[in-house]
Amino acid sequence: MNTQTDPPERFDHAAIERRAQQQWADADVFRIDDETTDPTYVLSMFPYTSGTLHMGHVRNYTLTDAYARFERLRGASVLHPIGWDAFGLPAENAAKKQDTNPRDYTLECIETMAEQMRAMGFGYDWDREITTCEPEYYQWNQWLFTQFYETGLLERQETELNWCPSCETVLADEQVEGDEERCWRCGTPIESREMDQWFFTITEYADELLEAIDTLDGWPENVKEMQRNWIGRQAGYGLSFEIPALNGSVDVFTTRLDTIYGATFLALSPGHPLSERLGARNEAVQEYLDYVESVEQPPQESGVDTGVTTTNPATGEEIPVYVADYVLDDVGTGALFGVPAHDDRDHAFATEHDIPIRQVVEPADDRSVDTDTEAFTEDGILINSAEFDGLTSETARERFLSVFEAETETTYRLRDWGISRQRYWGTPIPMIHCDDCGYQPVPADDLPVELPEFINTTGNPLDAATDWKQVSCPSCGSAALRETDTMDTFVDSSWYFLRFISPELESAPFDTEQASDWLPVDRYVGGSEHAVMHLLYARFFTKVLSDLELLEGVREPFTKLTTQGMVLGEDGAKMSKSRGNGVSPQRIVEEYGADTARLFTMEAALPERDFEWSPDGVAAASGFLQRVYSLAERIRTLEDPATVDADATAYVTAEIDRTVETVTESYEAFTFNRALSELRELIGLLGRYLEYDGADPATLADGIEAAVTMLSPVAPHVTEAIWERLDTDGLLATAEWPAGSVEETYHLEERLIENTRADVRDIIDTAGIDDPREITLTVAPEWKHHAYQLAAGADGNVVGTVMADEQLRERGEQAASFAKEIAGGATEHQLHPDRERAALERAAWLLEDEFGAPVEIRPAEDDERTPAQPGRVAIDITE
Ligand code: ANZ
Ligand code: ZN
Repeated sequence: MNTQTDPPERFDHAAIERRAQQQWADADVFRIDDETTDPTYVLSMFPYTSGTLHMGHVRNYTLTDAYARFERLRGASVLHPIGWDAFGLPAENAAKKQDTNPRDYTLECIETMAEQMRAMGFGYDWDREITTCEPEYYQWNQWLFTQFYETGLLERQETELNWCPSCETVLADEQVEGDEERCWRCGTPIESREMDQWFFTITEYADELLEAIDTLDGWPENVKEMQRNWIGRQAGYGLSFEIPALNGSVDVFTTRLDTIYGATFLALSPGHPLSERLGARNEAVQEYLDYVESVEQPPQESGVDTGVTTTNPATGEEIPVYVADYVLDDVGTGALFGVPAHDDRDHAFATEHDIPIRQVVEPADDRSVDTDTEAFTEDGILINSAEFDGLTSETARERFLSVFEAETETTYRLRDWGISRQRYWGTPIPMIHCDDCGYQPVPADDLPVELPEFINTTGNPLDAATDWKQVSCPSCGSAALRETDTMDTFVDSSWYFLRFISPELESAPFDTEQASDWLPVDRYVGGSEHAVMHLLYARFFTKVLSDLELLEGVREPFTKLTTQGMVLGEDGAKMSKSRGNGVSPQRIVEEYGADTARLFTMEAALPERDFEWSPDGVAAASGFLQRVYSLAERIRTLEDPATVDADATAYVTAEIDRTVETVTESYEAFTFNRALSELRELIGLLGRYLEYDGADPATLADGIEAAVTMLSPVAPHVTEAIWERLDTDGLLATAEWPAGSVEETYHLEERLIENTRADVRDIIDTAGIDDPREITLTVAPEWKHHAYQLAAGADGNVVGTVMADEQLRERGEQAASFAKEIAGGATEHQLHPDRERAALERAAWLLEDEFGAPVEIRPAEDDERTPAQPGRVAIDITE
């Protein structure tokens, strides 16, 4: 076949990118109309405005952009918006350092990042861009705050709070990391302080938040498990113990009411209100409390006898009351009854403090246990429990419920969500404090409460904004003060996906009707660091908004969720500035182009997995795009051949269809790397076919058009340029996804051909054949095919089943040994020998091309001795 002899030029990625981006902008490809009904909503977690994009961003946004483009090509209306998570402490700190203000600093970051995003070719509907630090956005945080307040979902609670001395701010529990309890932003060990704060009472939704996790079929299991653990619901019993010395009682939480006869002490957490009272009466207790405060991690068995006692309601015995650090403040009631014989921690504690160990449960089987040396923590049969001996643990729990006046009780690990922050760069909390009227919400007409000019102080800047904070009480008109705290920025991100739906609406945070139709987000992609808090808060908001009737029929915000893995440096560690192992996306774009950066990150691994940056991988991605471009150029300029080889053409056509089918499935399943490896194979095949005498130009044109379309979600620029040069109309970004599918049995043909090629390659390599003269492929005889099918249907006795067949039995030993050979390995789906031959005929050109020798395909004679089997031909190569 004749092709133009000049090798096509290398493409100029910078020029191609500029042109394609302009074409998309001119054609408004990514804009979505408000009138659209239920579009496919594809969303990346919006970026914090840190200043520049890093590779993690590139990966995140390429994932959703590729998916959005794929859906668009398939004919869906797609909403793929972007915005800025623009409030937060780092901007405030950076502004201080650079002697500017957080607003200017942040807007500059946004400009840079937006430009980088455009350069990457991410297709967003920029008309829907939102920025959380603009009053147009944060007024709705304030409005929603007042709505939540009115329904009773906001409370002012005095609590001990996590205080970061370095950031000078209160942190939510979720913002404190690790056993050493460090600030999530700066790593400083936190301290605790008593303060009044605003709390969203998310605990009121704990049950629904937990139970609805089961409906989230499109979420990764590990994220669901993390959410369940975070909520930490536990069913048990509440029980009250009198403490006469204090004229009071202590409520405890237990899951093992059946062990009550074995309770030999009571223990309070150091933060329990009674511990403080006991400390005031008893020096040793106070010393212990001070000690616990002062060390990071007291020993597990540490604790102090308070000198007061209580009574075990079952035995009537007087038992000691301890303060012990292993009892946690925020689990259950912060108090427990200790049963050393049946709980590991109680056992360790009792051993340390010489507290009696009394066994009250024995194994239901004949195991023997010694609770003096180790706790027996399973359910079993009661002993040493008066008239209840012999009951099972389960029955005993039910019985004791009334006998000891306990109550069934459910505890949660989840706490209310404290949102007050003593910082400037956030949404001002829209409350006013009047000495006479208490807290009053800012009336809706006075919203937004805009941030005053930035004041550079070490304390809380809003507190220093004297003019700003002095107002009159909305209720009585006398002098009053604004709340000077701002909101946790997790409030901003708890509903931003709704603002994209009607970003300019001035009468409400979002249009109820439209949002109810457009939500939930169909595909949500972001980092796994947000697996708990952000997702839980967004789910909470969605449920509340639904209960406030601001949403209809939507109680969960995200249908399918992907938490992407990290991009690691070449050294295998997370890319970071401090490590100096980062790769700047900008540099890759300049050197190789946006498509290469996109292709490499998508090919490297499944979205959920971490992968290492690899310069070789980047170069390979770039080389591949170059090959696609060159191939398209050559196909475009082909001249008509003298003859077309029908067999070869049929094979290539089928392979195009098969690739379309597999790539489509892979994009749907978010397994982009699999889609791309299929596309690489197709490009390789088209290249070979092009070189082959008898290639059909029309088939090649179909093939390259399909391949380029399927590659375009990942590498949109170069494919757009190719598209323009091919004999096609319109933009590729708005073209149609190729149609193509194959029969189920075609996959058997494909496997036969792939296996045969691999086997021939193997033989030539191992036998060291330099110049094969002829390759003969022998297809298994019909009777083997027959035997194979019988074997596949046999359960157990393969040889017996095969030899029960009259015709096969006549073959005697030959058939018996074949039956033995295939026992266990035979599968039902096999091609008839005639079909195997036909399939191989269609692929013969490919082998001839690869191995440089003519290929003959023949059926085996009926009684020929050949190793050929169904699915595996016999291969002879002559030198
Ligand atoms: C008596 C008892 C006897 C318990 C027994 C266990 C075993 P798990 O065990 O994880 O399911 N508990 C209650 N409040 C606590 C607190 N504030 N800090 C630490 N532990 C606390 O959790 C339930 C058990 O944890 C409860 O049941 C209680 O000890 C302990 F053989 O009560 B149990
Ligand atoms: Zn007042």
